[in-house]
Amino acid sequence: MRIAVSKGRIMREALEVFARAGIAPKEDPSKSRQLILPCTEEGIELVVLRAADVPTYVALGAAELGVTGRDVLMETPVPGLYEPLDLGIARCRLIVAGPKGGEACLEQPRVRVATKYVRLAREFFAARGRQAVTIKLYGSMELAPLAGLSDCIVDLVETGRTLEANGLEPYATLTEISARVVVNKGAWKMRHDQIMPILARLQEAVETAGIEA
Ligand code: PRT
Ligand code: MG
Repeated sequence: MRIAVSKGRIMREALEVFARAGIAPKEDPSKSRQLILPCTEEGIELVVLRAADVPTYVALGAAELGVTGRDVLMETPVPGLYEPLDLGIARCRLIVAGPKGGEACLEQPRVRVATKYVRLAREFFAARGRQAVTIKLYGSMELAPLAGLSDCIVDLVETGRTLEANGLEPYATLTEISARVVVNKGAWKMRHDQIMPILARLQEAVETAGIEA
């Protein structure tokens, strides 16, 4: 059983849930350079991937299970996946934000939006009868309105500190985000007997986290 996990912040929090579910890599992934990490339980291994690559691996069956952000799944829907479990970790919101006091830009017929979430941004503005002229960026979205590249951004926000530090404020929320477990549809059928117990253990680990919190 191979479980694909998005590196970075999801990985850190996912490892805590996994540990409560009795799934633990033999080597500490933050210290190891191995990309395939065997676990203490025979037959389970973790593969560490970029967030956007997790759905690809799982949909094509290179991993049976995966953990990735709902933002990734919504922006780039991939057929061949079930999404049976919300891990409740890496929580954040997808928002429209821009310079303080600049909210009126949302009412313009055409709005220049810098984002990694081009599809979700277009949908959001289209639903409000506005046209988003999207500018695809790969990082530091917050810089775009400051540099005059865009009127606003669509990006994730957790504490709001990054926005605040750059003189920006949230204008509107598109959706709430957390990390989800995805399962390959073929494996779901063919390896039901192996996958169901793992999902049940993860589910229980999520519920006990709720009690501890
Ligand atoms: O390289 P890439 O960024 O694509 O992926 P990565 O492998 O580095 O992953 P990482 O660690 O960036 O995690 C990405 C995933 O974590 C996202 O797909 C979300 O599902 C989830 N997540 C949860 C977040 C945040 N919270 C978050 N706050 N991803 C990014 N941020 C960024 C945000 O873009 C902004 O720049 O953090 C900044 C804001 O944080 P606050 O606390 O200042 O509001
Ligand atoms: Mg990152």
